[in-house]
Amino acid sequence: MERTFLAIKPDGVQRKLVGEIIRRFETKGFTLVGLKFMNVSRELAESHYGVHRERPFFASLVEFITSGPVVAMVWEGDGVIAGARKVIGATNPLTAEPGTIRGDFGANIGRNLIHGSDAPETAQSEIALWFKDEELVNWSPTIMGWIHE
Ligand code: D4T
Repeated sequence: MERTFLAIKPDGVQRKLVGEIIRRFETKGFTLVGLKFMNVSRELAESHYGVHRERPFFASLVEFITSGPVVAMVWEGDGVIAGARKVIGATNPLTAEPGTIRGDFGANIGRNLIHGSDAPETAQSEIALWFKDEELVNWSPTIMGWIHE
């Protein structure tokens, strides 16, 4: 079963959207297997956004993600990596479709509420970066037969 890393960024937390955002992944049918509420160190932020190190917005990204607590999560499900990105919507909330998290709640690319891994390789490396193995819970919801054939 596929897993992805999602993080509600400081704007999502400050705007009290934690419940609303988690609800969308739960009702979609994905399974929560890891969850922690935490402050992000500069070191973790720089590793997480390492691919953007040379981009002009790198410093502001690091500044922002370390500016307040985040909700770090691992979700599981068939096709969850691409599926969660669909629930999240396009990177720029102004062009994200209504019905997506960013489309419904965002208005600026620098405040786009949530991060989601964009491919199997990044999902694997981000899960390993943010979570220890023992922080992940292996379980299968009893309603699974009503979500999957
Ligand atoms: P994240 O990584 O936050 O899930 O966003 P995306 O996967 O959708 O988009 P990304 O990696 O290309 O960008 C990472 C992060 O940088 C911010 N950003 C991006 C920005 O402030 N200005 C920009 O021009 C771009 C491209 C938003 C998300």
